Amino acid sequence: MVRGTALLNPAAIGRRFTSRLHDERVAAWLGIALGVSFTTAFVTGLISHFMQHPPDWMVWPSRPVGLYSVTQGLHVIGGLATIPLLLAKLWTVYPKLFAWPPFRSAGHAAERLAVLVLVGTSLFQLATGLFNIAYWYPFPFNFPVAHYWTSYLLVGALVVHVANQWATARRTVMTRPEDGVWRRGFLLTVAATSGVVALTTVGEAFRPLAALDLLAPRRPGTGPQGLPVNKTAQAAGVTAAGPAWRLRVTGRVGRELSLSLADLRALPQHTVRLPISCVEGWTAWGTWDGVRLRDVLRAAGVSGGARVRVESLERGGAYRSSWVDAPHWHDELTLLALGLNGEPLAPDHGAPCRLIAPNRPGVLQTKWLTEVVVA
Ligand SMILES: Nc1nc2c(c(=O)[nH]1)N[C@H]1C(S)=C(S)[C@@H](COP(=O)(O)O)O[C@H]1N2
Ligand SMILES: [Mo]
Repeated sequence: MVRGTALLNPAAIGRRFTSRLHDERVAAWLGIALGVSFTTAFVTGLISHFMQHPPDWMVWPSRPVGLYSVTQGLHVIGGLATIPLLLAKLWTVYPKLFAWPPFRSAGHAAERLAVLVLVGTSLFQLATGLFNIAYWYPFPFNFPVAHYWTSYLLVGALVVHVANQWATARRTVMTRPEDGVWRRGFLLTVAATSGVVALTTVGEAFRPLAALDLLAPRRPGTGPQGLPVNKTAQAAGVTAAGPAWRLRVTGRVGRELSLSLADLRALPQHTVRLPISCVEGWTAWGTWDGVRLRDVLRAAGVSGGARVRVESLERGGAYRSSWVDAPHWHDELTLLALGLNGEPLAPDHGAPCRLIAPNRPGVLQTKWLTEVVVA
């Protein structure tokens, strides 16, 4: 009978369409978490961008060896773990997003515009990032370019939004509510969901947790010679290089070289343990053997701070060549690799010769080398 009465009460009917979780405290805590995760994604994203496209004055160190696997792992796995946070935040605040009238003053209009841009760009960044690591490109634009430029829009809107909300959020999280149980339960559920996403993907970058790597699209340890392959030799249009294969060393050299596989094998051989860290977030470690790039460059009379470009047999494709700056080619770990995990390189890993260098995005670990050009 009590329930029946309540059902006829207009105020109670109104309440059925609301939840006590659409409240400022939940929004504030989720906002803080999102602020931290988007800032982390922005910084690690800039690192990845500028490692791949350094301005002239910028030189990246070649150590620590696995630094890029950490920054890019944070970027991708942190981004995935942000998805539940963003969905929860949007659900929490959606009654406000559709509040009427749309604005009450010029200042309020500017505030809401920032929120609109923030919501749009956040959804865009997380969706395109997710599609990219799933190798699904349903959009008509270039992913890295759009993802890069949108990040500035997002951060701009985030700064405005934080400035607008700072005082409210601070007041909200500093006071103790009387009925905190619901909120705490909701926030813990959201945090646990993020945690599960992170735990089931982090194994693709962090080997000790590889067994938990259930959600990530790539698993280190699978593929020829124990390493995953995105671009096969066939897809790159590279056919097995025959006995006529040569590695040429050209450009601003003391003397040009044209080295056969036997010539390379006759040089001092070294074995290094280095990771391939793809921009997509996965990292796979291998034991590589081959010749130090610096030994070959010294034999060609190159020294000092020269910049070097390595070129692939692959005809087209964005990753057919890459720059190797002085700290990288001087590093004793940087090899012209001929072997992987105790065998000659498999065709899909860049046979007969590929670059492998420390602290470098996977896209710059060029496969199927044919030429080293000194700039
Ligand atoms: N020539 C050439 N080298 C290349 C690529 C490529 O497409 N062409 N892909 C790069 C990328 S994106 C990564 S992550 C590493 C490892 O890629 P794989 O998984 O295709 O071997 O090789 C790099 N070297
Ligand atoms: Mo990659």
